[in-house]
Amino acid sequence: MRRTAALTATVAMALIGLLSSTTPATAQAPPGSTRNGAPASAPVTALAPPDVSLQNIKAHLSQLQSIADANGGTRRSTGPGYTASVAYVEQRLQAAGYTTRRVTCTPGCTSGAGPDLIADWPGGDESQVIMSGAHLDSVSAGPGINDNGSGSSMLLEVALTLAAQRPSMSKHVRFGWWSDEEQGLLGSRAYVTSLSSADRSKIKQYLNFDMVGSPNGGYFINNITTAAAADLRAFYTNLGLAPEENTEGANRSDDASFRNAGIATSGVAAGASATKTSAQAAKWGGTSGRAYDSCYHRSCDTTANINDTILDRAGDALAYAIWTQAVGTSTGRDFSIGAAPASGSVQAGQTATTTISTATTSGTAQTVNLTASGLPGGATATFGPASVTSGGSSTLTLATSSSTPSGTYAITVTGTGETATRTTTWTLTVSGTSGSRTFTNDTDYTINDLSTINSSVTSTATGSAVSPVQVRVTISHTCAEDLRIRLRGPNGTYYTIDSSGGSSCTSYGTRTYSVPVSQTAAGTWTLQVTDDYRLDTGYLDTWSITV
Ligand code: DTR
Ligand code: ZN
Ligand code: ZN
Repeated sequence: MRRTAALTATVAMALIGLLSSTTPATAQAPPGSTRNGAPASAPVTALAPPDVSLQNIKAHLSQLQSIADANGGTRRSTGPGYTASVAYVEQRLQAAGYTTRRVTCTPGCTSGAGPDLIADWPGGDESQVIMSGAHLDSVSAGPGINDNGSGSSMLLEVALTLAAQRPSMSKHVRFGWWSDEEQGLLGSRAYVTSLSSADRSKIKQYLNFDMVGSPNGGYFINNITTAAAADLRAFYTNLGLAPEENTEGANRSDDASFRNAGIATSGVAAGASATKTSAQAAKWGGTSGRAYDSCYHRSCDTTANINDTILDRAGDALAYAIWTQAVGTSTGRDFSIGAAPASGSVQAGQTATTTISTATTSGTAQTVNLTASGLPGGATATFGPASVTSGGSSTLTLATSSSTPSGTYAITVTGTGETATRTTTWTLTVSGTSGSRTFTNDTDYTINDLSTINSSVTSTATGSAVSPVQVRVTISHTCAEDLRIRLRGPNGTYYTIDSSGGSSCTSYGTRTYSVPVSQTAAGTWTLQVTDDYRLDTGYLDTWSITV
């Protein structure tokens, strides 16, 4: 909820008082100016971190709920509900001027888990990275709105608020949305492992947000007595909320992956299945003797399972920490660059387009010259126009020829400005002529209780399978939750594309899956469907795969 004007002023003044009394000298204003470099006569409210809109956070939560609803009621890391969640967050960030990248969830992740999503706000000292993160996956049992749509949506809105404000940055700010947390903090571990030790040591702090809207929640902070927690703690203390150590969640979320790599960590949580004490109910409200979140890991973890006030405060707490630590001394002029859409597909011989947009992120606008590299063979790129003033956009047209090989290409678009060079990636999948890489098996297979059926196709497509392969399955069955579906590739690898389990039944219908693979396209691809539970039966109607 947006605070009232009177309350905003009160909080801003209280925080300014807090800044001058408790933060290190380096964070204080030099004499005669405010921290962001404006003249001292500027209104003091320029110091205050912005209010992060609860309404906008809840709009993101509704989107995640809709995504789960459209994908079997879950956003599990290995399913289409997760990939769609990544696409939603990614699209919003790119539109706001973030540099985003997807980091493959390997090694050590669950087979078929989708990528982590990383977003960098251009600017600030890149040798000092202030990072925050939230896991974007849910358990298979439900849509995961408090766990962890709450942290994911709050993080997204803080990022969008930073982009909207475009303050001068002293340190570099990065955000991460993690895959496969629910299977053991696997996505964040894969990201930390993927960094060189030089890049890892640039991350000065990581703040985690997991379950920040628990309906009967409290105010918990990870490693509350450490320096990494100081700003979050100050924010809640200033509101009179007496936050406590997050003992319930210790080592159970993605901050552990960073701490294990020697990075200072903290974060905020409102609690999971543990019980609220009477002392906590007395100081925070809510009901003692009841779980912080009685829908933890259940199908009832929906948009109804959120405490607005607690969620709102978590967003404002992170904004306070980021503004205190990373907003300040100007680093001069800078710009960002992005591609929308960030990915596309084209048949060999045809053309594809995307819009390259730029934004001034610091100081005044500058001239940016655009070039593209990493093009597929036989393809040419043209920009219209080839040069823009930051804030402007250009259409990138890629013309392929009939000789362009099939495959997925990461095309790097480089913007060479006057004070900086920034890049973005456009991922383009080139396929052969229509239909030649799609194979279908239309034969019906009866699915009996507690048994398995296999349906195969023989692919004659050449080269590597274009990852992720697209699988479309039509099954007549009254309880999709009975079914476990696996895909077997020509080299014998199995990919679990749908898991059984759940507390209620939905009919299966037609579902599509994007399955990351790494093998050749030619050979036998087999769909294996296992009915793990009694009562409901049905049949596999048809399935197809595009490799
Ligand atoms: N990472 C959480 C696990 C968790 C369990 N208890 C707490 C308390 C506060 C935050 C998180 C947690 C999960 O995703 O299930
Ligand atoms: Zn969680
Ligand atoms: Zn969980």
